[in-house]
Amino acid sequence: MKINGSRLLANLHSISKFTDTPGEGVTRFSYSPQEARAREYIIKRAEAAGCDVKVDTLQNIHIGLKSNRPGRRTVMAGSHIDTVQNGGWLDGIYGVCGALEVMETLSEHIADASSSVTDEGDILNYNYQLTVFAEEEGSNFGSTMTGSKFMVGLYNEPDLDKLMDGSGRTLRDALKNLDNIPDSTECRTPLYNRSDVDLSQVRIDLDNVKSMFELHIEQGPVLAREGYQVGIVNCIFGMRVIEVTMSGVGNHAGATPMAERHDALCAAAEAILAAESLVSADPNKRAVVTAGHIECLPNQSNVIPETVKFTLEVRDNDNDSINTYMEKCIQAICEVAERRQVGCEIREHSKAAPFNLSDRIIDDMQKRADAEKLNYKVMNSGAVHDACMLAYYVDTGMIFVPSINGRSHVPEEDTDEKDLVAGAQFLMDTILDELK
Ligand code: HGY
Ligand code: MN
Ligand code: MN
Repeated sequence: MKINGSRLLANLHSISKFTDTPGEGVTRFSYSPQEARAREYIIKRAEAAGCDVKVDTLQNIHIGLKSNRPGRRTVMAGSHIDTVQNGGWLDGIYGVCGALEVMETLSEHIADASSSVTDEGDILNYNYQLTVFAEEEGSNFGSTMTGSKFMVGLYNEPDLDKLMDGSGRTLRDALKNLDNIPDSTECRTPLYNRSDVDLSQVRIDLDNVKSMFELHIEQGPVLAREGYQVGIVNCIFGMRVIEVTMSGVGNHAGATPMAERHDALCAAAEAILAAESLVSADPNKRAVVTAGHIECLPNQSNVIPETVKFTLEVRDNDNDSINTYMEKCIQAICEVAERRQVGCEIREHSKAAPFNLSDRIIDDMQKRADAEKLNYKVMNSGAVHDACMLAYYVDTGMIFVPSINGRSHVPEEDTDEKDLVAGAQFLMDTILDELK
């Protein structure tokens, strides 16, 4: 069953225009007007294909094939449409458009809602559902995979008020004010009770899910560097994130002798470099550490920084290694604070354990890729994905395509069109096998 590659590419290019930073990458945070436009684009296409569309209170979108029927287990595919600040045009949205292309192709090959036989004679024994997971990047509230964590019950009612952005807006506030999205007439009247944030219909019946697939760009250098067309993911890295606040003594930048300073930014810089050299010493050359977010107060050139807050995240495919390196980093941070006589407060921010994906699905995918003579590599994912949340409960598989120069989460993020189409075709073939 062949997908329509030009339709896939046209959808990707159309949705890439929904950005708050045109010309400087894609910025499309969950619950923003731009994301509302992307959602509406996807929902309109799904409805045109005769699909059933449900939007839950977290704004996860569930799209069902027209021939889905109650009582049959479901094969899910999906990803996210939100991005990081000035991110790329493919992260997340490629998996959503790939799963949408599968949906549209299947719809074309099934006569109507009553039939489960395609015009190519394939009998579909399972339902097919496309899911768009909300707030995967955590760009609003700092926690990745938020929509999927609520769907599987890792997040619950208290988290609606715990998750807060820099302005003090909670996730609950954001969800209750969606109506204020400007020109929201374009946006879907969500198919749920608007009076409050009702989590009751967010949890999915995981027993009813046979398997889940996520198509994604690799976001790293491996496939492009080694010349592979497709990656079959065997393990998704875990991560542990802490938030460090270092409190020094603010003072005049000119009149304060160097020996009398307690500069919070110099302390943070030394602590971050200590973490970098600790994790870079990993003999497996696999663990990674990043201090991606930093706030410096009062952030003025002629004032010695008084307070610095930064995040530190450690990732690896082994949970013990994550914790060992994070504990070593915490020890180093405390040692720097002590020696420089600055205050130091460390808060656990979030974590997700690494997860090995389903051997059954990896084997099936390898057999399929061998049959199609695809040039593929079985590999880890250094990025986390919503698939990881589902993988705890259902057979889950991930397909990667190469990222040019290994770049992602930046405007330069890109993948050759032929690889984008090949990856989506492999998803189509994999899902069709799974539906039989
Ligand atoms: O951070 C990640 O790995 C993902 O892009 N949210
Ligand atoms: Mn992603
Ligand atoms: Mn991402």
